[in-house]
Amino acid sequence: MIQRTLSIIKPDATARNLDGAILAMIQEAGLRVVAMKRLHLSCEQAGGFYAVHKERPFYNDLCAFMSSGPVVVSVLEGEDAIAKYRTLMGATNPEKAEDGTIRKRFAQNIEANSVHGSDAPETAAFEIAYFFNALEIVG
Ligand code: RTP
Ligand code: MG
Repeated sequence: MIQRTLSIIKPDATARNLDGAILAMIQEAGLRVVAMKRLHLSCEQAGGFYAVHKERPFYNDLCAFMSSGPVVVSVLEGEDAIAKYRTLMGATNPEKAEDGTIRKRFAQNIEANSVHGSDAPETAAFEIAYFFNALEIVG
C-alpha cells in the first residue's frame, strides 16, 4: 500500500549540517520526497504540532528544543511509508536504536534525536496538513 508520512529533521541535526546525509538515507530506503521546506518554528507552532504530548513531562522541553533552530519538514511517499520510516529512524532513545538507523548514527540523546516520523495513518494526515497544503505536495 502506497502511504505518505511526515518527516522532520530536528534542530540538533540541522545544526550539525546533517540534512543531506539524512535525506540520502531516506532516499536509499526507497522513500520519495514529495514535499519539503525549511522552517524555524515558534514555541507555539512546535506546541501545536506536539499537542498529543501536552500532558507529558517532557512537553515544555520538547517545544523549546523544536523551536531552538531550523527544521526540515518533508512528506515521504512509498510502500508502507509510515512503518518503513519508523524502522529507518530507530528507537526514540538512541542508546536502544539498532545499527543502520538514523538515530543510531546521528542522535545525541532521547530528546535531541535528529528526526521525527508519523506513527499512524491518522497522525500522518494531521501532521502533513499542519505543514503543507495540497498544492505543495507533488507526487
Ligand atoms: P517522534 O514523535 O519525534 O517521531 O518520536 P517518537 O515517536 O519516537 O517519540 P515520542 O514518544 O512521540 O516523543 C516525541 C519526542 O519527544 C522527545 N522526547 N523526550 N525527555 C524525554 O524523556 C523524551 N521523550 C521523548 C523526543 O524528541 C521524541 O522524539
Ligand atoms: Mg511520536
